[in-house]
Amino acid sequence: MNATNASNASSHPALAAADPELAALVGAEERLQAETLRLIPSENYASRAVLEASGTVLQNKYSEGYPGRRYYEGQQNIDQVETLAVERAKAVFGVDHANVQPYSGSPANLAVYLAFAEPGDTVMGMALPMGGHLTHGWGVSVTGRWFRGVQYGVRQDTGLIDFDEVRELALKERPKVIFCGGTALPRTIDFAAFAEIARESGAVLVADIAHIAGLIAGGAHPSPVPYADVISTTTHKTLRGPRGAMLMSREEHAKVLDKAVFPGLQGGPHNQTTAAIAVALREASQPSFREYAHAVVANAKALAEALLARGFDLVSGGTDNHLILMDLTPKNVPGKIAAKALDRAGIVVNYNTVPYDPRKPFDPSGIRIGTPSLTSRGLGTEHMAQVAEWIDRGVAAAGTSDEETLRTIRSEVATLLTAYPAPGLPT
Ligand code: DSN
Repeated sequence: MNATNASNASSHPALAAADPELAALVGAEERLQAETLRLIPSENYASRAVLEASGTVLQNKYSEGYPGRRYYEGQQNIDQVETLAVERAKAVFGVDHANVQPYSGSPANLAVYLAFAEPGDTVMGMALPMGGHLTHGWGVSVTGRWFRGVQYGVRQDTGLIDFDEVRELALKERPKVIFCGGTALPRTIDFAAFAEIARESGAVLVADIAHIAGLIAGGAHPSPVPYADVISTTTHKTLRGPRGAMLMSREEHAKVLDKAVFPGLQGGPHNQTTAAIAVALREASQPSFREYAHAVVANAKALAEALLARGFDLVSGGTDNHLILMDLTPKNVPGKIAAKALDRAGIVVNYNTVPYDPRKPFDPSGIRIGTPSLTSRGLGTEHMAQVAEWIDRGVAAAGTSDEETLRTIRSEVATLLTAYPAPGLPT
C-alpha cells in the first residue's frame, strides 16, 4: 500500500494533523508490524507503556550529569526518573551499579573502551562473521581502528566456542579488555569460562548481553553477574524496552564507567528513553516476564527441531536461546535471496554470515531468525511446526522464483496473526 494512502494515522492524531505524510508512514509501519511474522532476533514489540514513556515531554529537558549532580537546573522530576531506572536495573539484574544513559549499544561499548583502555591497546572479542559484534574490535569499527583487535571464533566442526583457543589467544596477546557475547550466537554463553581466561590474562571481562538481556532478566539464561567485570546491554531486544542501553558493574568500576559515559563520550542523556527503560524494567520484574523469557526459549527450541526435521542445517545444530542461525548452503539458496523472498512472504528475517562463510557479508550463506517478537504476540510451541513449514516453503519458492507461493504464504501468515495482536500496536 502507498504510505500516503494509509488510513490508520488516527492513532497519532496530532501527528496526522501536523504532518500527514509522516503520519501515513508510521501507520504503514504499524500495519507492516501487525501483519508480518517478525523473526529478526534483535527486534521485538515494546509495550504501549514503553512507547508512551518514550514520547513524553521528558525529552525537552537537558540533564548532563547524574541524579543530584547535574549541570542544569530544573531536575526535580528527571532525577527521580533516572534514579527509578537505575534502581530497577540494579534489582532486575542483581548488580551494584547501573548506568542507564548510553544512547545505544555501540556507544555503551565505546564507553567501556574509554574506561579501561588507551588508543592502540590490544582488545579482544569474537569476530563479526563468527557471530560477534562490530564493536568487539572488528576492523571496520572504530574499536578495531583505534585499538588492536584480536578476534576469536567458533570451531568449524561444532559451531561452538573453543575455550582452549580463546585462552591461548588471550595469554599470547594480553588484551586489556575481553568481550564475550555477540549477535549470532545460538548457544548459552559460558561466562565462568570467559572469566577464568580474563583473570589468567589480566583482562577486564565485558559481557555484552544485548541479545539475551531479557532472557537473563527472566531467568532463562545464566547471569554474567558473578563473573563479568562489566555488563553491557541494549534495552530493546529481548528486554523489550526502548532503543537504549545500560552499563552495569560491581561498585569498584562504577566511577570509571560513569565518567566514561558522561562526560567522556556523551552529552545530555535522553530522558524520555531513561523513563521508558524504567518502565521496561518494571515489566521485566513481573512474573509474566519470566514466563515470557522461558517461552521465547521454548519456542526457539521447538522451531529449531522443526527446521532440523525439514533438513535445514543449523549452526551448532540448534539453539539454547532465542536465536537460530541457518546455513542455507545445502538448500542451494543464498541467504540474501532467501531473506528477500521470505520478506515478500510476510516473514521478516535477516541474511547473515555463517562461521567460515565462503560468501561475502553482503551476500552470505545464511539467515538469522529468532522468537522474541512472535512470543510477545502469544504464539507458542504449537505454532512452530507451521512457522518452519512456511520458512521451508518460502526458501524453496525463493530458489524457483515462485512468487505465487510467496503470496499464498503471506496471506496464511496474516490470517494466523490476526488472532495474535502485537503489543504496542493500535488495535
Ligand atoms: N544490530 C544488532 C543485531 O541485529 O543483532 C546488534 O547490534
